[in-house]
Amino acid sequence: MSRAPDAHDRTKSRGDAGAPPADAHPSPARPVSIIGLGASGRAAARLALAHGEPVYVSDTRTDARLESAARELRTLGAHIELGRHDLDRIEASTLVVVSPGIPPDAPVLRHLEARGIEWIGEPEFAVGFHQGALIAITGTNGKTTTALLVTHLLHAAGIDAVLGGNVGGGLAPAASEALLEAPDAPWLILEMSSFQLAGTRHFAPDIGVVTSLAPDHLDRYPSLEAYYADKARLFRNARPESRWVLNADNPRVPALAGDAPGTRLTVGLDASDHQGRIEAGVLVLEVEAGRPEPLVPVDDLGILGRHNLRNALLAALTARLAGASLEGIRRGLRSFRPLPHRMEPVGEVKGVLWVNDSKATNVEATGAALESLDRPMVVLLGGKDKGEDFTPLRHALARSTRVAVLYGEARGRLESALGGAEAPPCPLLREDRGFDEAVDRAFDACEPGDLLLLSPACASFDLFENYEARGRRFAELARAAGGTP
Ligand code: UMA
Repeated sequence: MSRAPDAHDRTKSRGDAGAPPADAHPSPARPVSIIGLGASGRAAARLALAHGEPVYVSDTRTDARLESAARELRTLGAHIELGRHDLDRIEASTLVVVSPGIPPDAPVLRHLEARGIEWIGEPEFAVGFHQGALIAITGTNGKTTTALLVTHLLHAAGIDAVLGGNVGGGLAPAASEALLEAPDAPWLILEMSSFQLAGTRHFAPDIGVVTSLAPDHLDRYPSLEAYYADKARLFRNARPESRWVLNADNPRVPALAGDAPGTRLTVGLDASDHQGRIEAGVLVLEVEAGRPEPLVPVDDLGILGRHNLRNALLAALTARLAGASLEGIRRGLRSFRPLPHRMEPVGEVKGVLWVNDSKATNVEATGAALESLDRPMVVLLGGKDKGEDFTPLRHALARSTRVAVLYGEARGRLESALGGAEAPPCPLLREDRGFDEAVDRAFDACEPGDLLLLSPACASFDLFENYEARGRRFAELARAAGGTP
């Protein structure tokens, strides 16, 4: 019978001093059971093994990608089972860790509940190994940019911090991986999706940030309230010393905090009484009432759009609360740049944000990009055909793609892989002319608020010398369309 998670109290609130009690580690004979062998499961397995804990990982899939992950973990001493979850074995373990990617209605979770087996999510498992302070960032939109910005600002201010969690897409590791990479970092920054918050029990950030709230993931939640309820778990273990950094331009955000203990600091572009605001075109913080601290002019920022102004203010306020100097924050705000050709915003045209992810030259990279964006989008797919199987894109395209425009040498195979026998995951537009024409048709299919994403899942060599040239052409077209950088 696995122990209740609170016996695994590495996740006790940050205010508790001292090392976890002796029984916080499962006894050698009784392993940690990890459910799911995706990014989270793999990371949690490596973290548990690094701490000498025996590990049993199971995943219902049996495909080749999982096989290679399984082989690697077996060499590290893990027991991996693909194709099923051995519930007796899970029940005999001392701790059950579930991947956030496992939906709440998955049979395995129903079986665990039926047997009275309690479990925790992978981020909470990871936090149990962290002795420093914790910043948790959630929200429907903007959580990735804000998490990347907080990390960048703390580093610019000379503060040691490590980023992990939902970010994905190769931009940051899972929480457990972050703990492996930087076990002694004084600050752990976690981007937490609603799926990751769902698996928390004792999760208690020192600073919690909510960037926005809007309907999302209704393919996974029975209702909007259920989705928001998972987001609200951020405040579940609030304490008087907790700090909450909230986007007040979205009224659902302060409402989510309810009457949770702690200090609330708000950010907004539409009023002058927020602790993070814009005054005469300058970003301003006011952590101590009556002592405003100007940062930098809006024009000094390297990121695009009003939503990113809020993200910059949320990040600056958070970094300030974590002890960053004003000069360090100013330096970081001026130097923050998205990675070139890696989910790089290159212009906003009529409310459509053009995002250059030309570096995504294979299916997995594009899948990661599509999974990590949570706004409606029109996607450009195509280029040199490397013979990859495009069908794995179906799942990612179904999430929030309005239209997929197919161009270049691979357009025919993309059309049959995504269209073919089954209904396509989204409307497909095949463009038989060139890249510029494909971009024009994609932009025409966009609606205000959409993303226009170049994440082609193919190499660029049919039409360009390399993916950088493809990305640069896309950015040029954004500017030609009137894109404001
Ligand atoms: N599985 C089982 N049994 C089941 C159901 C599923 O074994 O009954 C297996 C699946 O076969 C799969 C694994 O469980 O192999 C789940 O893997 P996954 O990649 O779907 O999920 P995670 O490894 O938990 O990845 C998650 C996030 N994915 C989701 O929440 C869907 C990743 O964010 C994140 O980077 C990763 O944790 C590390 O923190 C991606 C994402 O889409 C980018 N996030 C969503 C979003 O941002 O909108 C929430």
